[in-house]
Amino acid sequence: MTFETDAAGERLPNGERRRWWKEAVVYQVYPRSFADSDGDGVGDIRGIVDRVGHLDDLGVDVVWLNPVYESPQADNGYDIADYRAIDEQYGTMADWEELLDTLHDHDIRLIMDLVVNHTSDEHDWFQNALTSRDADYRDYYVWREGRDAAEVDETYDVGPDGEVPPNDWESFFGGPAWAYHEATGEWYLHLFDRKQPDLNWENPDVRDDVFEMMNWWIEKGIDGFRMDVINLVSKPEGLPSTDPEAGIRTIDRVTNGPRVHEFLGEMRDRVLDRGFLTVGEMIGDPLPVEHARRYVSPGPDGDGLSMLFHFEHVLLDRGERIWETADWDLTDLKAVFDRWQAAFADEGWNSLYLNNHDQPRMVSRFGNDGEYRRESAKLLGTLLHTLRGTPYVYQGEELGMTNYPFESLDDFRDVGTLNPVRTALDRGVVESFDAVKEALRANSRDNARTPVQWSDEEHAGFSDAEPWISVNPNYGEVNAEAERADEDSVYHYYRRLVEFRHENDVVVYGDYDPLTPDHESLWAYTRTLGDERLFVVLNFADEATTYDAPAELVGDATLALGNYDADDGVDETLDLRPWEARVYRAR
Ligand code: TEU
Repeated sequence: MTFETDAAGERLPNGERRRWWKEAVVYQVYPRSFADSDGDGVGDIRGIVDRVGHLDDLGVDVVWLNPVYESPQADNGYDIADYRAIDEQYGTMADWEELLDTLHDHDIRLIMDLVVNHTSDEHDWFQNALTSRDADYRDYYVWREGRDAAEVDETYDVGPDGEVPPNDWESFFGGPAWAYHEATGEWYLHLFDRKQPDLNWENPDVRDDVFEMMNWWIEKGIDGFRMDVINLVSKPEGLPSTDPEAGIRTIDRVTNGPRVHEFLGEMRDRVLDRGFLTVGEMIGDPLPVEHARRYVSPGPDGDGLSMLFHFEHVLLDRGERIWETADWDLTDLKAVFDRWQAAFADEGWNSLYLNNHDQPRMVSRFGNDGEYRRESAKLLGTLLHTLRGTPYVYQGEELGMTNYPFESLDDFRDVGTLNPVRTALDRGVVESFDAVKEALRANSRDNARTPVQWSDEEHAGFSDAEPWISVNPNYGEVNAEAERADEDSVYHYYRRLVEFRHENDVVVYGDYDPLTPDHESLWAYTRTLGDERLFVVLNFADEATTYDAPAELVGDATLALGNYDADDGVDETLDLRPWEARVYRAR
């Protein structure tokens, strides 16, 4: 199979450049939870090979594979001990090569997860760095002396020699972002778990090694990268503490650092400039648009990534801590999407996602996972596939999978859930598990990580053995086999959405214009390309809602897609049923 590169894609009527990755639908596979072929309760690469037919039938164009590299699995593979080896639990390099070939045989491309803000503490580089302050690889990581506890305002558990961490940064998984290493008497930075020390990108040898490793994977024939927290790689000079009075938190200090565009430019020149799909995960709350534009601009000052993931829509319902939630409504959600649709209207490109391995299930979060599970899953799918950008479907989303009914702390596996909650319980910041149960049920990353529900057999057909994390008890009703057998299912609707994109340039390239930014339950918009126009209307409510549509849109419109049986004719007053989604071809 050959994939054309597209250094200079054709221009569409609105000036947009044709690119294969704009036309694509990406499917995300979290290997640990996808399918277990060898009966150890953990998903693996052969399990994915066995299920490529499912992806082919769905019609997706690209697989993003979450990390399968050798790893102690402190953060399910985001703690890498060897970038060039496959973890035993997932299989062998030969299995991985077979996966790549099988996907390519089905015209599906493969992008790999690139995790280079940090390594595992079990990586050889870090092991060497621990041997002495002068070790060859010491400077691959970020080491500092501690501060004198007596001179610091914040409260810490005072460490050895009366020291506290070098600055007040907090880990994204709770607690200080620094760990003390007794043998060498310094602290190392870890913005995530203490088993994930941050790499020091200021050191040119680190960049050489990272770029060489990327080229090594490219030589193997992959089609791009998803880049984990890539806007953290440049740390601010002097590593200044936060400034609560000025509203500057750790996340503001560590994102989009002074050399980030220089580093990504170097990556573009030395590794990437070949028509790949590259998507950078950019954390931030919010992510400044001027940085976002540079990350994805193909122009001379741009870093040239295809697209990025921002977090703004998935932070709406979040409090500061994992056990806190926040109120949001549909106008907030629309405002976020409208802002990002506008940000890349002329240059750059959006990714579109409502789920991933770090997020609770969209239907439980933005839809109704009870009475209207099916309708709301389809409505959210319609949104995802008809905004302007490249849609990312996370495993199980196409089946309408829901959040898990967690009952106790023992049900969780995620370090990003357990670390902060255990610390808070120890310190009495949180009274009891029960006091935070509802919020953890809503927020935990483990909601996304329960096994894919393939059938109504034991363990949902995921494995012959007890899985590493429990199967959602609703697998009898929600599973791939049942979905495939029912023409009216979420799965078949997703297939139609993917096909609709492939057959209509206006879905991919059309301009986006919102019609109802202030409406509490309706989201209506148009997509326009030359003389083609789509008109989309979505009812985000358990109740019927009436919409007086602009006359010029509904005049001769025909219904192209919808999640209910078509009703009679099109009239200016649209009566939308609960969670109804309609896509019209307007003229
Ligand atoms: O995620 C970055 C990240 O910031 C999230 O883990 C965030 O803390 C979480 O979504 C809060 O809701 C990436 C990976 O996607 C994640 O799985 C890794 O744990 C993390 O980086 C560290 O590599």
